[in-house]
Amino acid sequence: MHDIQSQFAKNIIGHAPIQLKEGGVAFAPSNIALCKYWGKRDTALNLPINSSLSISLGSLGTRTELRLLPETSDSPSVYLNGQLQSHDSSFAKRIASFLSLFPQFGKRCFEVRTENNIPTAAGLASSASGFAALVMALDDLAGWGLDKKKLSMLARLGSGSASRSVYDGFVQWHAGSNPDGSDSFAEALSKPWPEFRIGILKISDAPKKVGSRDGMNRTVATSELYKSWPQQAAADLKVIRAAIAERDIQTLGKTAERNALSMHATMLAAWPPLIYFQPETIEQIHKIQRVRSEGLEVYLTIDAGPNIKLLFLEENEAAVAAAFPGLQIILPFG
Ligand code: 2P0
Repeated sequence: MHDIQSQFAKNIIGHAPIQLKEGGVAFAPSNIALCKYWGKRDTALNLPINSSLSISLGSLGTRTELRLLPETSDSPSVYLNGQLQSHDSSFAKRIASFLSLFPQFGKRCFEVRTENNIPTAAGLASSASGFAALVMALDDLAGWGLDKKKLSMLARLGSGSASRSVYDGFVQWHAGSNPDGSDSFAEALSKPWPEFRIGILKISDAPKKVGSRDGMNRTVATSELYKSWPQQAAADLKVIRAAIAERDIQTLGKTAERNALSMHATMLAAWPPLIYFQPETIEQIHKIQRVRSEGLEVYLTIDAGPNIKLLFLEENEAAVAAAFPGLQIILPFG
């Protein structure tokens, strides 16, 4: 697996010159999928079964600074929000494993300083912005000057959703069909939609029992309902793309909500069943349906966890904030 990924990275970088600097730095936004990525066709190259579409969260995300230290070492020194992480922590191990895909730096020791400004309590501190920022900081340090398409393909090796976090705004990750992964990359879509809002409805920040990676692999392997997912996701993606182009919140909201709940349906039909909802998640879903039936234009999406993200427009911001006290409102376009 490591060799396959390393070879892929080498092909992407190609003959880009190395103009090594002392350090590199980059920021990448977190993102929320409106049409979800769920299921892999290749685990080594991290290739998805279906294309997905997301919205990046503007100034909320990860800033990563890299330095090459004079000494040699097998493992990097990794700081998360100022705290040195143990080499044995899963966080440091994932970064070490990713950096080891690039043998051109030899045994030089990396210092990695990564800061998340996403409140971890909101359940949003995902690997997406983390791997996107890491790849972009590496590109800065090495002076490769790779374009965004190539950066998204490298970020994909770290985490699928990271491929979308190298861009702002609405982003599509094309699943591609080539076994070598050469046509699986993300690209930015359309113009900004400044009135678009996301609300984070925090239910719980307890660590989940089954992570996304294991959850999607289990769903693909055991869920009968998963068979219909690729077709549904492809249809939803088309509708969502058109709704964004037409600034049609109703179509976008309905389709994104149904897409998220369909993904959860495939998980519920897995064995053992994957139930990411907490009792309060269900309570809030009912509440969203109720306020919507009373005329408030608000929709939801949920990832592989209990927290809910609300989708709405600026014109309803005050009403949504009043209906959901404590809601964290995000302006993806600043
Ligand atoms: C998404 N999720 O599209 C979907 C919806 C969770 C639910 O992408 O194995 O951390 O690293 O490729 O990207 C989370 O999965 O998984 C995810 P890997 P990743 O946002």
